Amino acid sequence: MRAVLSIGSNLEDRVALLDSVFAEFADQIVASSPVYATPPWGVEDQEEFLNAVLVVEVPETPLQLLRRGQALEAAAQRVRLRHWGPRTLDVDIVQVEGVESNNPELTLPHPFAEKRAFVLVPWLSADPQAKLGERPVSALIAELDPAEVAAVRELGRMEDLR
Ligand code: A4P
Ligand code: MG
Repeated sequence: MRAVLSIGSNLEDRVALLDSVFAEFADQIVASSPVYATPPWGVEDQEEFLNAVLVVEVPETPLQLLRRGQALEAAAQRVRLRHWGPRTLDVDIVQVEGVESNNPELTLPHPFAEKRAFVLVPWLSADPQAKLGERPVSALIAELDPAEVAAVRELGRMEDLR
């Protein structure tokens, strides 16, 4: 199945932590965005994030893919202190092609994706044709606050930041 992953980090060695996800999916990455520096969204009194989006083609089920992402979060010694708060590594499944789910353990598409410049801008860069459900990601970006979109700043490709 084809899935879109949004990865983020705002603690410790952020590039290396994001790179652990690139490494895990190395042979299964169909497309990837550059790494972006993004202002914290939702809970604003925390450090800047690095974010990226990976489009992957994997043999697992959606729940198995969630577990794979959670294993990477655990390897990053992620501690859950605060909802939307600081984290070493977050691996969110933004969308699985053709799958919708209201399960709180795995909600698909990810509930806030359409409101988040830190997800949509990297996603569009990885896949200019990207659609969230029926809607082009480019159209969703056009509906966001332009200042929020502009604040998502491209740092470079992972291979150049390592
Ligand atoms: N879960 C449900 N659906 C999904 C899904 N599609 N993908 C469940 C991944 N997980 C999903 O998440 C809580 C639960 O969501 C998990 O147990 C999983 O079963 P969590 O990662 O443990 O913690 P959380 O912080 O409470 O929620 P979550 O959903 O990770 O937070 P968000 O919504 O991802 O927001 N600002 C910037 N600039 N960049 C960021 O990356 N990230 C957040 C976190 C806030 N602000 C940010 C960023
Ligand atoms: Mg998460």
